[in-house]
Parts: sequence; C-alpha cells; structure tokens
Amino acid sequence: DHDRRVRDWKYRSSLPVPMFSRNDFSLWSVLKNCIGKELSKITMPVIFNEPLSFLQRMVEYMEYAHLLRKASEESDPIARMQYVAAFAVSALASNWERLGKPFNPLLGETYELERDGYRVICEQVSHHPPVSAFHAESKDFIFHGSIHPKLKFWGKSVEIQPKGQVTVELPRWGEAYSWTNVNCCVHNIIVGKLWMEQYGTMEVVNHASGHRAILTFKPAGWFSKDLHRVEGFIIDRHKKKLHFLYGKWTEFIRCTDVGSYEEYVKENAHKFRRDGEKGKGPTPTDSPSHTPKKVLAKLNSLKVGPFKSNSQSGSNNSVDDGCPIPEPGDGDLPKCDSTYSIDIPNSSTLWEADPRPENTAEYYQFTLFAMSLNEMEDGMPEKLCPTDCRLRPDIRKLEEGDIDGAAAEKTRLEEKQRDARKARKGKKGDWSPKWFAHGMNPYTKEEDWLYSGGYWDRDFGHIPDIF
Ligand code: CLR
Repeated sequence: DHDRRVRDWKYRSSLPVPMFSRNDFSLWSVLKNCIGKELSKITMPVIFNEPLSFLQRMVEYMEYAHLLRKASEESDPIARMQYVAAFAVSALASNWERLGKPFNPLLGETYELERDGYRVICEQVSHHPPVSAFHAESKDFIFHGSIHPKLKFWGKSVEIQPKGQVTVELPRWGEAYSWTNVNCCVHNIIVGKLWMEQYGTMEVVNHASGHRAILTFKPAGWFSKDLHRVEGFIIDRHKKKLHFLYGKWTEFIRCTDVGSYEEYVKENAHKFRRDGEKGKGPTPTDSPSHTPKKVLAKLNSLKVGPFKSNSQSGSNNSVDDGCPIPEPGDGDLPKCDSTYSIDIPNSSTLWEADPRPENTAEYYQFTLFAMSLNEMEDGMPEKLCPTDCRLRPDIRKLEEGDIDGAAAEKTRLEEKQRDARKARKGKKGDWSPKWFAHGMNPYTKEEDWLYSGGYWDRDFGHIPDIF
C-alpha cells in the first residue's frame, strides 16, 4: 500500500532547500520570561517555525482519508466505527517528532486542497481567540470541524489543548460521528531533546446508532512502556464491550474481539504489571495535574538558576506543569517500548502509518504529504483564492531558507493585520468569515463553525488583500 502510494505520488517530495539547523538556538532563552503565558501572545523567532500555516497543519488530518472511504463501504455499523476510530487516531500520526511551530494564520486566511477524490477548505475564522475551521467533502464522506488550540507554557513543557470538535458524516448511512481531540504536551523546553506526547481520552460517538469508541492515549509514564500507546473499546448503546482497539498513534491501530483480549490479558498478566507497582520507584502519573510546589522543586533540582531567583523575587507568581511528568531522569526522551509491543491473537490491522521519507530530518520531520502542502502546483497561481496560505510570503521565504526575509515578512503581515483591525473599529459590520458561519453543531449541540458553501465556485472578486 505504502509503496504504491509513493510510486503514484504526483507532488513534490522535498522542499526547495533543507532546513536551517536549530542547534545554535536556545528555545529556553526565548521562553524563560513567559512562564504561564498563552503561547499565541509570544513572538517567537522564525527559526522555531516550520514553513506551514496552522491551516495546512490541520489538513494533515486528511493524510489517511481513505479510511473514511473504507468506513463508508462497510455495511455493518460496528465495522464503520472501527474505521472511523482508526481514522481519528491516524489523523494525529503526522505530529510525531514534528516540533516546529506552524505559522499563526492571519484573520481571513484560507487554505484549499484537492486530492484523491476529496477537497477541503479551511479558514481562520477568529483571531482572538485563534479559531481555524475546515470542511472536507467527497462522494463518500463529509469531515468538518473547528479547532481553537490553547498553548500554555509551563516552564519545562508546553501544554496544548486543541479545543473544538470534529465531525464525520457518512451520508450513505445517514450517520454522523464526532469526537474531541486529546491534549498534547511538548517536553524539554529547558534542556534535552524536545519530544511530544498526546494523552487523554478520545470518545468517538456514532450519533445515529449510539456506538462509541472510547480510546485512551496514555502518557508515557515513568518507565516509558506506554509511550505513544492508545487503547480502548468499542461499546454499544448499552455499554456492552464489542471490540478492543490497541496500537500507537505514531504507528498502527489493530482490532480484536473482546474474548481474545480477555484471554490474552489473563495469560500475559506479567506484561501488564507496571514497574511502579513492584513497590519500587514512583507510580506513573496518569493525571495532568501537579502541585506548583512539586514542580518548582523539580525545576530547582535542574540547577538552571532562573526558577529559584524568579520565584524568590516574586516575578513569577506560580509555576505549574500542566503535563504528565514521565521522565525518571530529567530531560530524557523516553525509550521506545518495543519489547512490550502487544500482538493479540485474532487481531486485524485497521491502519498503519507510512514510514517517513528518507530526507525527513532535513525537512522539519515532514511526512511526504506535508512536503506537498505548500507546493504551488501548475495552474494554481491563476485560480487560487488570494487569501490562500500558499501566497503568504513569510512561509514561502522560510521554505526557501531565507530566515531574515521570512522574519521581516512575518512582522509586516502582523502589522498589516493590526492596522486592518484598527481601521475596521467603529465601522459597523466589522469582520465576518467568508466561508464559514458560527453556529451550533447539530449532532453535539456545541458551538462550532459550519461551512456556508460557495468556495468552489471560485468567485474571488471581493476578497480583501491580507498579505
Ligand atoms: C496536535 C493535534 C491536534 C491539533 C493541534 C493543535 C496545535 C498543534 C498540535 C496539533 C501539534 C503541536 C503544535 C500545536 C501548535 C504548536 C505545537 C504544532 C496539530 C508545536 C509543536 C509547538 C512548538 C513550540 C515550541 C515552543 C517548541 O488535534
């Protein structure tokens, strides 16, 4: 499957130039004065960016969109749920090792992509708070949502809450599924290698049949066996367990029946015991809440200075780490847990991640799909909406290796955005998104942004110039 995808790849498979090394730059020196702040309010040097807008990064959810087609081809609702749940997990796979910051979209910025039988349109519908909306459609499915990422800097880690929700509709079955994203945490801001984990519970609900897939993304834990692990059950409306799903969001999702799972657990009880439960060492941290005191003590033990002096001088009111703290030795990337890889009898593989391209390390750890997202394809210059990310000069300059040019353009664009907002102030009508409208998600009854249609008519006559 993977080989075929690579062979049939019609798009670019690298960026114009390799990335600039970040080795000589200290993230800590930028962030040390910002503890407790919302990261969208911090101006970060362009060197810590990747040459994509968050709208493009959001479209990476679509990399394994064929799973939604597969779901729509199944006549059994439980089989459909298996594929939709696999899709929900696969949508996160491209985040693995991706530690550059995507550009904050400007208000009104858009991104479109047409691929393998689907097309997707995204728009930045709000600037404060930042909200990005997307709507993808094909003959088999509709996939839409709005994301309001909250980034909080906690000292040695950044905690990300991708607030908002996503919905899959399978028109053929009159079904809608929805879920919310799990939290994400970037570790080792002060010292060591940056690494990311996703943790929490994702509940994929089929609003028509009442089936649910309840998936737990496990925090790495003190002894790292659970690194990137995901597992959970598909249950029916009476909460009866029907299937067990397990895998890693970075690699694969498999499915087995509950009987085989229970048998396996009985026979392999020793593998499920955690080191922490042998009475030695601390127990794994499952909840993301810690007392500031405990974290301060940990930070102080790093002997990097600033915390002690800051907290004594009172310039930092509180330091709390919103994320699980898994490392036993400070700053370490948890080791892979391959020795514990479980393969339960009677399992079938629902999804497997494609390996990253060979040149990925020189290109921001991009997947092949990500490599192509900012490509200016033939015919695009004439037909693209003037607010499309591909036309953003700062992102373009960064992918071409012009760091200073990118930084200058980024500043210019942000000023232009501020001026436009000032000019609008007082005028009635203010600003409203072009392609989405604020409304209630009919399935979840929660606030959402819904596509108002019309983008693909490509009538871009009255689109403001935001770049
Ligand atoms: C994770 C999957 C969610 C949507 C989402 C929202 C915000 C994204 C996050 C994802 C991945 C990590 C991310 C974050 C915004 C900034 C952060 C890209 C895609 C990067 C890694 C932060 C770098 C900051 C430096 C201080 C290292 O469904």
